[in-house]
Amino acid sequence: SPGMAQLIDLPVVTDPRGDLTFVEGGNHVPFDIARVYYLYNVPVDAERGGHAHRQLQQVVFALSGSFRLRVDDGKAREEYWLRDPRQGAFINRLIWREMDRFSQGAVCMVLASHPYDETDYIRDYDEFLQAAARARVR
Ligand code: T46
Repeated sequence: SPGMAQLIDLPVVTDPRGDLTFVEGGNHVPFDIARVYYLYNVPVDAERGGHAHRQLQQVVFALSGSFRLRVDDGKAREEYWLRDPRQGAFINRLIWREMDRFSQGAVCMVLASHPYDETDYIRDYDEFLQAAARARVR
């Protein structure tokens, strides 16, 4: 597979004042950005995610520090360690995701294709497997 969470390399502009990275919806990420949220003050033993989305597409970044992202399309699993603020992981709809092993002080920024909508979440793993299987035959 080409990777369940395609890695996106953002531009970086470096000069003696430091590095600058930017992101444009519809250009560097394959959707218009409707929402940005970030996770921080995450205890090192915490686990986040543990669900899939019916429609939502997202790109996940480690703006600072690092964490592990595990993704599952219902057939196979992959894991990524995010640690570079210029590299994001695109997570398509109907991908189960789990995030853990946050380093001390890690900041995870997420760009999302839609506003928050609890009805878009699939929080039951068996229900996710059924939805992913249905999507494969369509
Ligand atoms: C995802 C992973 C990577 C809101 O009210 N608005 C929001 O935009 C978000 C993201 C969450 N919330 C509320 C909903 C819950 O009551 O914040 C609470 C915690 O959310 P959740 O348990 O979904 O957090 P994570 O870190 O497990 O999951 C989040 C995103 O929800 C999810 O889409 O892919 O980050």
